[in-house]
Amino acid sequence: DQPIEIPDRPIPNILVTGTPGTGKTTTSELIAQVTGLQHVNVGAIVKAKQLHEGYLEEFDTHVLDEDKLIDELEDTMTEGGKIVDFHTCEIFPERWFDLVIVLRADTATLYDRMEKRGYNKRKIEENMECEIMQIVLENAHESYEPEIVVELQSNTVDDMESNVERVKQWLDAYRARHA
Ligand code: DAT
Repeated sequence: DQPIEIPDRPIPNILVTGTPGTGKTTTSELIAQVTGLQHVNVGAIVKAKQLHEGYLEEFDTHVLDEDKLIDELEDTMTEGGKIVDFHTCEIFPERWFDLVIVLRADTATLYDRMEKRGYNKRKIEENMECEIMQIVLENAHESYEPEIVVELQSNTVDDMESNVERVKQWLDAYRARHA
């Protein structure tokens, strides 16, 4: 693989990814609050703009139209200063991100969160398997340079606070380098 050219943005873009229920949205919102980065909830955009290309009855799930999604987000991402939250990471252009955070949760914790969310048994099982097999982490490592991929535990409120603090420090260092 050729290393790709990451644009030298004055304010970076951060991707927060992970299995559903690992805490992406909650963590991203907190990061947005403390840092002033703008939270981009990709799942909500896909829903609102109907960026689907079909429906899989067997899996009771819509198929994402990746091209439409990338087109939809391109200008926003080019601006910089975005914190993007989505459960898959390999569909985005590598050049969009300066930091990729993969949130992880213990299986028991994740199970409780998905049950509370009212997911059906099949969906819970699918997501548990995804987390156990470290699918998102593996995809992140395949899709981005190793030095920008960070795996963080997200089981407790303390974990969340420390994750937010870590991102804040990373951002301060980035800003100092680009001042
Ligand atoms: P995601 O966006 O990854 O699907 P979420 O942010 O919606 O996850 O979180 C799912 C639920 O779990 C929500 O009720 C908040 C809670 N939660 C997430 N991360 C947590 C953490 N580190 N400690 C305690 N609760 C957490």
